[in-house]
Amino acid sequence: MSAHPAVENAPRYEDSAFMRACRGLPNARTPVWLMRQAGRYMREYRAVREKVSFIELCRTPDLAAEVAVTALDAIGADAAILFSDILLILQPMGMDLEYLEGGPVLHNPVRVALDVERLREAEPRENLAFVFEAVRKTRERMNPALPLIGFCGAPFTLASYMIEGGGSRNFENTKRFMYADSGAWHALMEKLVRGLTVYLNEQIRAGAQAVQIFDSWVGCLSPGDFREFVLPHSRALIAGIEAGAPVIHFGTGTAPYLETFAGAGGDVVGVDFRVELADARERLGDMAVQGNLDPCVLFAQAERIFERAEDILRQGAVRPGHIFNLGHGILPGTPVDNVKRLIAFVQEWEAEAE
Ligand code: 1CP
Repeated sequence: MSAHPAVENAPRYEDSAFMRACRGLPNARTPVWLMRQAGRYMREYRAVREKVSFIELCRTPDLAAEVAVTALDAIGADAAILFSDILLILQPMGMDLEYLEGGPVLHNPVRVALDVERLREAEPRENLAFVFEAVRKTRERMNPALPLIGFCGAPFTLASYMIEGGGSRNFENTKRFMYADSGAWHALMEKLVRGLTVYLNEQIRAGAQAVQIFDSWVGCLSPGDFREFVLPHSRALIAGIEAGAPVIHFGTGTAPYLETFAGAGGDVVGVDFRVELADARERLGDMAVQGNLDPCVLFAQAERIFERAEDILRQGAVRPGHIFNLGHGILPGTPVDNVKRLIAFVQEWEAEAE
């Protein structure tokens, strides 16, 4: 892990390409970072995971900071993301969370109104102090010129894990719950939003320069259900975030109702690869946009990666406010060299065009 000496007049990250893009300001080049840039595709990460479980890693601020900073330095991205997981906030609420080979499992899923009533408030300050400590340690150790992104899961994506008891294909339990008892559904979403608002604000206070809200599975909803069951809650969460730190609102499968999704607020909309970036830019007007290379392109040969990246860069550059990213997280098994090639290509691209 690299040590960065304290520099005069730090912090300099306010002038970084990433922060400028979040604010819709013009940049000499397009900033780039990748969702899940620290993870199983990286040898250094797997070495740490041989010694500690995933939950232990998240609960140990020194190790979480090490993993985040190692990934940042190894691939040379323009921002770091906190190393943690969206599901950790569910533990203090009373959910029995376990990470198994096949993915996360919640052993006591929420199925009836009484389950919602029994859930505790998350109380992040008391129960998730290790996350804020990880933010402080990561900020301390990383390049002072670069921003650190804090994050949380969006209320819908978290509720879907709570109700399904893990990942899901059709989200039938989630939707059944939503339709059968909309009062309990809204109570669950409100309880999540109360915890998440404090959680993000505390990450900002601990040193995160921006925050991303991951609504990874929101695309399973019809536009009408999104408007009725999700939008007011995502909007309340975003409205509760302290002014100053840009908010990236990321969702997958949102192309059919991108304008409505963006209506939740925030500074940047994260889009997946199912929408043309030019189309997203057109539909979102002055709002900044993040995305949107298909993570599977990173399994292709270099020429294909560059061709697809350049296409996205061109579409993004029609106006200020594009952050290059994938359309979803890096997959395990992705060749690290391809990740490094992609980042270098994006960072050099505008220089060539000038
Ligand atoms: O070592 C391991 O096996 C654990 C794998 C792993 C990792 C590296 C999990 C379990 N979570 C994480 C870290 C993580 N998760 C980060 C920080 C790392 C980084 O980005 O550099 C972040 C931002 C997340 C966010 C996250 N967790 C999301 C949203 C992003 C997305 O990909 O949509 C979701 C849906 C989760 C749940 C989760 N946690 C872990 C897994 C494998 C999953 C997804 C499971 C599923 O597909 O249902």
